[in-house]
This record gives sequence, C-alpha cells and structure tokens, in this order.
Amino acid sequence: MRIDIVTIFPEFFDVLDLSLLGKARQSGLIELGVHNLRDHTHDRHHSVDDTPYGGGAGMVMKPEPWGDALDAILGADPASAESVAAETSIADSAADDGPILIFPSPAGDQFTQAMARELSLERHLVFGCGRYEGIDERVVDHYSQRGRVRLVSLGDYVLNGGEVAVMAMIEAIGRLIPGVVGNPASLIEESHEDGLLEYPSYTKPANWRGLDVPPVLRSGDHGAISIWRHEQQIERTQRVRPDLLAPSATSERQG
Ligand code: 6GU
Repeated sequence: MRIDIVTIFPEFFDVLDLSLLGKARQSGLIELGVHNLRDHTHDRHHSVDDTPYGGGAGMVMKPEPWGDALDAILGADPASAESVAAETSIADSAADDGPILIFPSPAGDQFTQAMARELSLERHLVFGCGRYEGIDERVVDHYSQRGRVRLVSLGDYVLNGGEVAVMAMIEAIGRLIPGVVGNPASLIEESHEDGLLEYPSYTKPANWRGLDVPPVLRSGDHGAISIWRHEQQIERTQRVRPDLLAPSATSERQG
C-alpha cells in the first residue's frame, strides 16, 4: 500500500520508522511519502493560513498550497489546460479505484475497525492534515469532483490538528495489511474484530503480589478455556460498552 501525508509538521511522522510499521516499510509492504505543505507556498513567509471570510476566531488554511501539494501527489487537474498530459489524475484512476483522499476532521464519519479494514484493502491512501480552524472547504469540494474524498473523525473530542488522528488511523489500517502483523491469528482475537471487547490475558508467574491467574487458564482444558474467554468478552462488553451489544450496532457491523 502507498500512503501519502500532507502536513505542516512532517517530523510528526518520524515515529513511522519504528515498530511494526517501520518494518513493514523496510520490507516494502507500506510505501510512505510525507510532504510539507509549506513546500507548496509561493510567498516569502510560506504562509498556509489566512483570516476567515465572514469573520470569527482563528485562521483557515488557504486553498492554493493544498491544491499544489495534492496535485503533486495525485496528478494535476485534468480539467485544467496545462495538465492534459497528466499521468495519474484521480479522475482517471477513479475508474480503477484510484487513491482515496482522507481529511481527518471532528466533523467527519467516525473511524471504526470496520473502516480500518475497508481502507486496508486500498492501494493508495492520501491524508491531508488540517490545522487551525480547518481547511478552506473548496479543497474538499474540488477533490470530491475528481475522485474519492472522505472526512474522518477519531471520536467526539477536539484535537489541535489532524496529525495525531492520522497516526492513529495509519496504525489501525497498517496492521491489517497482510504480512504486517507476524501472526494473523492475533488480529482475529482482538477487541472489536468480532464486535466484542477482548478477554483478559495473563502470563507467568501464576501468582503475582497475591493475585492468582484464573485457574481455568492453567487447567489445560482448551474447551473450558475457550468458553471462559468468550464469557469474559461478553461480561466485559456488557459492563464497559453496552452500546456494542445493541441490535443497531450489530446491523451496522454487518452492513
Ligand atoms: Cl480526525 N481531527 C481533529 N482535528 N480533531 C479530532 C479528530 C480529527 N477526531 C477527533 N477530534
């Protein structure tokens, strides 16, 4: 999978050198491009923001640097005269399911494990990290005319910018790409994969600070262990996340 990120804080994504995703990049399973939005400004101060039309607090990210930065990744707009020879516009590639452009936004669709799985099947994801009060809406409108665009939110709280959200999304998506996680079975037994929270896990020693490992786990009875773990999942989900057990949650998962 190819992943491109446009941001004013490219260093933020240095951590993608580490851990499982770093290994996936080394082995070529994930190809990453991090692009500095300021490289696509043309004024002396490299400004990426301006005051909002209509007034109000904060600053809005200007459309021109975004247009230049995204065109450099996606190919120029085929509708514009100078780009007749553009090789890979999103309009062309939309036919073969070209890139998806994702803008992290608290106003977007909720990011879920189901969405992570969907996106893990894509060949090319492009993330545009907004800062300040957001990006000029015409950027979303323009690229929506040319291909697939999604606004995606991590949850109902406010972050200063999209960078942390994109890190979270890339980690959730990247680990679902075949080969990134060494043991595929570990993907199946996790929270949210079957719509339930994970069962509790234990390792040695059998007694730690007066606390015993549940005896069933040391019984060697794999049937009993399997039943116990499933009961734990149900109990935990009922207690912590009853919304996941609601019928609407089930139909959403299947839909
Ligand atoms: Cl995706 N972006 C920002 N800026 N804030 C958020 C978010 C995303 N999801 C929750 N809060």
